[in-house]
Amino acid sequence: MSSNPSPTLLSSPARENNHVWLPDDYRHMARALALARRGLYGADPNPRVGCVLVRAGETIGEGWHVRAGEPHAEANALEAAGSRARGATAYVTLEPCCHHGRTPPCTDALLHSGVTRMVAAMPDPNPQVAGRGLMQLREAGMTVECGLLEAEARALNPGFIQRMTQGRPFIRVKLAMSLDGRTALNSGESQWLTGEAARQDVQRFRARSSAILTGIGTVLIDDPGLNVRLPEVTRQPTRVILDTELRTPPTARILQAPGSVLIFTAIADPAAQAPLQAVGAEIIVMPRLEWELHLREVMAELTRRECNEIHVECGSTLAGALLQADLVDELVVYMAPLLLGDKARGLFQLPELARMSERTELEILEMRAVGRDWRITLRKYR
Ligand code: AOF
Ligand code: ZN
Repeated sequence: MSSNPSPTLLSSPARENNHVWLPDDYRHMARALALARRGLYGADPNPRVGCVLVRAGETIGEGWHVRAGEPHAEANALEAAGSRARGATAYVTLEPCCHHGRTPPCTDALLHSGVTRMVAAMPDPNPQVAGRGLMQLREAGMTVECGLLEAEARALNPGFIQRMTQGRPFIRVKLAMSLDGRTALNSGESQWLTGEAARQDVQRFRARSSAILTGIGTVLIDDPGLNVRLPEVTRQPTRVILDTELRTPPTARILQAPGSVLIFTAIADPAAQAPLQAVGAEIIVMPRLEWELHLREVMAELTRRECNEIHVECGSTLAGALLQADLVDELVVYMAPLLLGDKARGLFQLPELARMSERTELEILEMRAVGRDWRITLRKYR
């Protein structure tokens, strides 16, 4: 029992995933999660991972995965700890890898360093690892535990986990609307509904994504750059345009900003493609599904390109098509205190419903003020 007279949540051992964890275990794993978050904008296409090494209650090394191709979280923490790692406990937000990827296996590094206990928040969903990392360490005599703060660890890497387990990226659709649920005037004009704080907030969603996706309607009407303009961010997500008839003007701002651009189209004519290729765009020809591109095929191609999180900024046509194809994992809606009236456009273009039972039900995950606007985070009700 704890000697604390007024026990708090963590003052006595707690049970999570059928395991009893000590308050110190929570504290060190929470620190590892905070370190992992430092890889939010840079680790892509790898997961964000953090590691803390502790010996006799003292933190002797910390690390996180900064960038794909560079050392993993465990390797960085071991480097910081040096010979003090002997007999230590490693807290890692993801099961250590046991395969040779761009870098050598972390299981080997942990064993060679003399770490005797390893606590992971969650298994690595990568089929090349998938429990084998934990097994190898256990077989080599290490004390191995898994499942501490697992929900928090999963929330850090929704895209990586979904790509590894379901073979498709995590798709987040960002929309802005007036209080009366309108996203643009009837003319298509939509700039700007939200204030400066909300637009800065959107920059952070862009920065954490592997790709930023939009439709040709938005390119023609708003001409957005869709790049990341945050001083601390160097990686530019790939910008993706869904452009069935290949109408993107070679002068569009989305083609000028730094970073690579992919255009999905149904037009295979090389003469139509050449002006866009000349300004650096890569063209991918995709089959049509009725009158639009086959959205699941587009996502399959983005999965092949190791895209974890897709950030979508688009108009009501593409938003409606994604919703109907069941390709929206998360909705981020900014609500501005404005009225556009009932002649303006709604958020989603969807077929008219005959009865209430056909409606799409969502659940609100979070709601918060961002400057003078409100941000509502939702997902489909399951
Ligand atoms: C860890 N610690 O910090 C990360 C892990 O190509 P590589 O060598 O970088 O390997 C990438 C894979 O390693 C990735 O798909 C995932 O399974 C795992 N990521 N593992 O032990 C880390 N980032
Ligand atoms: Zn590793």
